[in-house]
Amino acid sequence: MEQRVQELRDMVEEQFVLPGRLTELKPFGNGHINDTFLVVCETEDGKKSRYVLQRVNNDVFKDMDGLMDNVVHVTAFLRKKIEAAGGDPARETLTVIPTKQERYYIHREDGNYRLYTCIEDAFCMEEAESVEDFYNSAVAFGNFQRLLSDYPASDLHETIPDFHNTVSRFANLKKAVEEDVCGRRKDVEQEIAFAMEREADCHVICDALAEGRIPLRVTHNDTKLNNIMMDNQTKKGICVIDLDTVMPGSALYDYGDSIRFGASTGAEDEQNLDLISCDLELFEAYTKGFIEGCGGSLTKEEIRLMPMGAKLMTLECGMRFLTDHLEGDVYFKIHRPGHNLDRARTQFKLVADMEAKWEQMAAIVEKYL
Ligand code: GN1
Ligand code: MG
Repeated sequence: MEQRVQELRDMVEEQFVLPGRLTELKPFGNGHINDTFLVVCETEDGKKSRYVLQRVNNDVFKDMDGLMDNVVHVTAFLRKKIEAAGGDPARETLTVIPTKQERYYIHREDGNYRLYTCIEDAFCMEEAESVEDFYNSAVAFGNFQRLLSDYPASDLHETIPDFHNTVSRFANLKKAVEEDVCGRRKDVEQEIAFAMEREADCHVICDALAEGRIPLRVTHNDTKLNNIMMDNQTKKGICVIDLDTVMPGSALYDYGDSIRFGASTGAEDEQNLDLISCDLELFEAYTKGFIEGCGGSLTKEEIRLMPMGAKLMTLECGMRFLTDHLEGDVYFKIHRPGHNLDRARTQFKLVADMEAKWEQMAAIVEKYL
């Protein structure tokens, strides 16, 4: 690690024009795909500025030009809207720092590096600390959706094709089960069966999109609670981060992924499944906030399908974790043996709990129809 940090310090100093001297570079955040570092610079008169350096995983994100093109254009679009509304674009959207060669990333053998300014006086949460915090995050993700509602979706690069295509995620799991490259299948038959029994469900959103019953929108596609910065004072969600998966998709993906992560009573990798359930108070708060944030743009059919969005994004994520466990943990970072299996189990437990609470979830959503 020491050596890597030194190499990264040298790279940052060589490639970027930053104010003052680089005084600190250290690991930051805990995404499952990219590596993130905090960079601090200090001028002679003691003024500090902070940046976020990221190594974008090039096994996952193969089209870095397309990815950065999306990020640069989407943030420029958001910046204009934020300015027009009298907001502060430096805090309300990401700002990419170009290199001395005016490029938006640095290509190295171990991955592609890019630098953002750090959003000051803000933090991100791993778990909702209060119902209100979760509601605030919903408004922010809904706002993001609304602000991008007139962005030309066809200009976006599809950075990961079929990212939330639950049907193809199901097919990937089936293939991983058949190939069983690590010989782990025999220990996870119960989890495999859980997913296989739900094959028909996997089609619901894909079919609704394909048949034009719900619209294709510009979506974030990774709306975990920790992908939003909350203001230290007001605790309101101010900036949506992690824009690597912004692509055309369904609003139900964004809504559902937030419920999956944030309305769970336990962590995504909790080993004690008794601690995992879908908290209906959080579910309702998020539903209300997201619909409000979207500012009336969601259609009746989208709202009606919200419980299904929550269930399918959870099932899909569980299938992705289980697939990765069967394939030998090649996609998501793991921090202990069986980590992806633990993650898959929490997701499936949540799905089962949502199914048990289906009527209540539908009744909550109905209030907003
Ligand atoms: C990954 O990078 P991170 O941790 O924000 C993943 C999401 C999953 C999530 C599960 C590009 O997000 O799709 O839902 O882990 N991102 C990618 O926690 O695959
Ligand atoms: Mg993230």
